[in-house]
Amino acid sequence: MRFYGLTLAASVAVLGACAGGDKSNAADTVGVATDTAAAAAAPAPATAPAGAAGAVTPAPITGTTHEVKMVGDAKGYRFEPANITVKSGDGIKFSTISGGPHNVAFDPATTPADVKGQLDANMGPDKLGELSSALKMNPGESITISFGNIKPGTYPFHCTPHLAMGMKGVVTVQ
Ligand SMILES: [Cu+2]
Repeated sequence: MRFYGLTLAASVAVLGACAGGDKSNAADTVGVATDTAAAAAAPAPATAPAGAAGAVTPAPITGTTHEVKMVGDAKGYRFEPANITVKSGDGIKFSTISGGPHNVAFDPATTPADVKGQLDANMGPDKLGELSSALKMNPGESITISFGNIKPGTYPFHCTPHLAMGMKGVVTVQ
């Protein structure tokens, strides 16, 4: 009864910020003017593209931000409302009311492949893992997820710590 099916994939979110342009040796130009062979070593391309390969840019909320409460009390653990319909571009603010920690997690196995990357990017910082938001412990703490650039569909979600207690919901994106 007290079994928490909590698999904390202790994921370290490595935000690859590779800053390149270190030009500290500008004063050390020795000026070796060898005009023999074309010994000019090809300069390494120091311009890293803004969006590294594989990284998806979060899509902002451009519409309405809806509210869903995350509750745990004598009646059980639940999202209120558990079923919510939004438009692509809307957002949902999931707020802890009681009974935390809670989070919002979509199942990578059932989330369409062409939605995963964008939805994962839209779920905010400190995620537990792919499509699994940060935990929110205290009343007043919240997670806001953007459904910007998310195609219409039905997206089941759950709270990772309380999945076994049936804390689940469905977002329908129109
Ligand atoms: Cu929960």
